[in-house]
Amino acid sequence: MITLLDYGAGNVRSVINAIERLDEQVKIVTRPEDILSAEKLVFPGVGAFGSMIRSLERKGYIEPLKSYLFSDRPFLGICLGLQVLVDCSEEAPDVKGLGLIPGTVKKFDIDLSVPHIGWNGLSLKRSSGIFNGLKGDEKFYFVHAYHVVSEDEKVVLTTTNYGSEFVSSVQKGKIIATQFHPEKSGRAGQMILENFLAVDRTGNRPLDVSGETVLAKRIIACLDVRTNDRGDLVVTKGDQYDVRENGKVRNMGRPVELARRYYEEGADEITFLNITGFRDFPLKDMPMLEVLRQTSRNVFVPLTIGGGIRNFTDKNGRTYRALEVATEYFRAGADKVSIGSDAVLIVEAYLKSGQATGESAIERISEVYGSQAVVISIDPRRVYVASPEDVDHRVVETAIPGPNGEHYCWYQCTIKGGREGREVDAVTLARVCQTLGAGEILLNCIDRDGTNMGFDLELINAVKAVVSIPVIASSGAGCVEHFLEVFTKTEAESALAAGIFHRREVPIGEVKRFLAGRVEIRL
Ligand code: 1PR
Repeated sequence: MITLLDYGAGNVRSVINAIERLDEQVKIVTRPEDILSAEKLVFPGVGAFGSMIRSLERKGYIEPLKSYLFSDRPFLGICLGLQVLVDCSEEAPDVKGLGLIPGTVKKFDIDLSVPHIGWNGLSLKRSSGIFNGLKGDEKFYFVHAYHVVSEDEKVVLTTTNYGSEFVSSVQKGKIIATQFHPEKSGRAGQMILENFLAVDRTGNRPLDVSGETVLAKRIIACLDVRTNDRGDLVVTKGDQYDVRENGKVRNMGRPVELARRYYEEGADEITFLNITGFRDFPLKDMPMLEVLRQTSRNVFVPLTIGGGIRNFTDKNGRTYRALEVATEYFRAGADKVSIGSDAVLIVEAYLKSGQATGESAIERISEVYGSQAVVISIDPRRVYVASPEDVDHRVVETAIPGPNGEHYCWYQCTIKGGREGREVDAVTLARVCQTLGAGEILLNCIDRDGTNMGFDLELINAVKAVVSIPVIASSGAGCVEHFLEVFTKTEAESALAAGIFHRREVPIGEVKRFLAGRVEIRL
């Protein structure tokens, strides 16, 4: 029996699913005594350090946790569950950590995108049974802006490189904690969980690796989901956002089955977009929650969900907050939420008033769940202009001239799935969303969507130039070479595709085999 410490933030569903899949039962801590009576305790920490500590204090969990840890009983901490073990964190200087390991938590101070999101390797400093069965070249899923600096070298199990070398796992007696997410790290992560469950039995086989590790470029499969004319929830796919063919919504398959297929084919992440979410309020559209619940039972890579995440007042006058919607999605198994239309309206309001309200969906969700949990999905369309002076927007010089030979364009943001153009450009939108707390940009392009012409590199470079958070390049992938192009001609951290995967024209495995040796990827 595993006891799981859930203090109410983030996606614990995936950890429960990953453990149950190993035929182990999970009991959730509901009272402080449950911590003391645990045989093996798992602490998956998500969100922000300060809100985590305050929540543990409110629930009376701090003392039992200390007592459990200081008596050296089996413990697996994940992400914040590692950071909580040291003395304090730069993220919240007013609160204290548990102090089991002397050290601090510091923000990445590097020249690369922060948060550090994606699959990276481990460089082994000590051997441990927790790595039994691994070859050593596996990659694991990280998502964090802060990292542990340990004053005690002896506890450091592995380090990882991202701009600098940081501690990616520790072990002190029976206490093990990882900065990466084993429950989101595919088969390699499952093996770590299995080793933890069997901790009494495993030996101490060393993992034969050391040396620098490299963050992989991610390949993401995207599933645009909506109800078709018969009322079935289907994955669909548009051409420049038009999902109808001969008047009918294109049906590319069932969401849960397709997500599982892409996981098995090697997708590094899966994104669901409820493309009519702007019409149907998500909390009234429970099928998407069910899709997440079912998917997270068998898919152990990060899941993003988007569509309709916004503050909403129903016809009876009841107001729902975007944070409530996000919470439901995280509880159902999502790791990140993606905000589309609402982000445009938030940025418009910000540009008009010149100040943040603290109440927008972006600010509230990132405050509670951390910026890494908030993706901004941008749906821009090119608007050509004869000269940069013609408009007040961020204009890009383009090598693909417009219909009247124009050499400049700006990227107009749209809402409601491209149905309505707004007066804000994609570059400004990305910059402001980062300021408001977003952790990643999903950069679509309506002109390229479904065309198989390749990604819009000019758009990606223009956005990448103004943000320091990771960017997912999306729309237009038609062949393996397009992925190489986007990773060598732009700084995008990941590339997303839909049509070529759905139609089995270019499977994910083929993309990865082509990229192997050319750019860093997870095989
Ligand atoms: O605005 O917060 O309710 O979110 C709605 C979400 O649904 C947005 O993220 C928006 O991008 C998405 N969406 C709305 N309408 C459509 C549509 O297609 N009619 N899909 C739509 C967007 C674009 C990509 C697509 C890539 C790759 N899909 O995600 O998967 O372009 O396609 P390709 O590889 O086939 O070229 P809100």
